[in-house]
Amino acid sequence: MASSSSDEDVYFSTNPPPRSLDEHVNLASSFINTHALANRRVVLVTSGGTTVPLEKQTVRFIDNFSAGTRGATSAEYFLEAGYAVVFLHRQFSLLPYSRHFSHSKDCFLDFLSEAPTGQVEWRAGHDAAKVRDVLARYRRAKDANMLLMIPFVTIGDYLHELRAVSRLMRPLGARGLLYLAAAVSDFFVPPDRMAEHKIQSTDAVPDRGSDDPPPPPPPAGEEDEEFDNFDASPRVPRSKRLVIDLDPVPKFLKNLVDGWAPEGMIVSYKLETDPAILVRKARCSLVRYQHHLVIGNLLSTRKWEVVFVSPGRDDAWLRVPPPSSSSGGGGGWGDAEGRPLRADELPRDDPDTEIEKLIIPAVAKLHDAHIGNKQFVALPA
Ligand code: PAZ
Repeated sequence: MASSSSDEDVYFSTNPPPRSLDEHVNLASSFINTHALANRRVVLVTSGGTTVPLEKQTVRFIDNFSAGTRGATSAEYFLEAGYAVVFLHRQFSLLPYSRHFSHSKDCFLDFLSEAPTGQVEWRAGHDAAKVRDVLARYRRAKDANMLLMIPFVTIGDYLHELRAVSRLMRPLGARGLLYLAAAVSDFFVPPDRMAEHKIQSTDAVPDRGSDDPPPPPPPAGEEDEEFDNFDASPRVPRSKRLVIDLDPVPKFLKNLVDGWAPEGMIVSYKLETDPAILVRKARCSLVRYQHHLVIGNLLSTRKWEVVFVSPGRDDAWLRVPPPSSSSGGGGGWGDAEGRPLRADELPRDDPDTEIEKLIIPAVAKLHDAHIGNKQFVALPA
């Protein structure tokens, strides 16, 4: 269900904004207004996963798989296409340009060595051309003030930032583009049910002010006779479990379409794992939220195929060749423990195999049409 404006008021008044919201709004406002005055297109790219804190003083949280590859790669291609980019991303996820030198591949330290003089210098044999190319593109974007990076961490931060930044995009009219690639949690713990302190795994905490030692644990097998009715296992007593009860995150896409950024073009992603339901779910999302484009992708193939689902058009698949262990897809890559990566985890740093190279021009073309339609509607009779 889409959320009514009163659901919106309730959510945003009961879930605290991130500390840096005002600072981010000031930065985004000046960035967007500058580009609006220059008649430039501006895209808001959302990227990476949102966390779901379990405690107010957060020790533990629920997270998801997203590394921010889609968002960071897309941002680069939008910059190449002339867009100014607000990059709303999960803190410490991949960033445009620096993603080419991440901790798992091409660590920047591998490019450097120390000369006998003590000076740090370029290490012979390393791919200077790649560094020069990425650096030149990064500098072009930064020097022309075309890239603004705004971080978030939690689902609450994300929603506050998304609402604030998309509202700032109104002066852009149809030239604003919202490209929502972040992997946003569907469930959360509302503040009134969230523990203040670290959730304890045992209740053996002495009373405040008491020096008495904690009571001894009950004998094995007598800890607690109660069990959850959805789990018949008699081996794990309730007192040792953490049962997490999550509320659904309100769906704000309709609020975004109708109220926050009504003139802009809105593109959302839909992620599934079951190929049998992907296109149907993407179309449902389009019908429900009445926006302009849903890009469907499957977890296991998202780096080499996506489907565009949009109103009045046939579904269109975009594909690049999938990686193979012998191709440039990255044979020999492993995770931090040296286990080989699955195909969908392989870094794809060859522009010819990055699917975003196809996605962004296709989105930009639909954006041309969106701008054209709005101009047509705006003409006096
Ligand atoms: O960050 P990443 O490149 O590993 O993954 C990208 C993605 C799958 C999160 C993105 O393409 C996507 O589908 N985002 C929307 C997820 C959703 O349905 O909420």
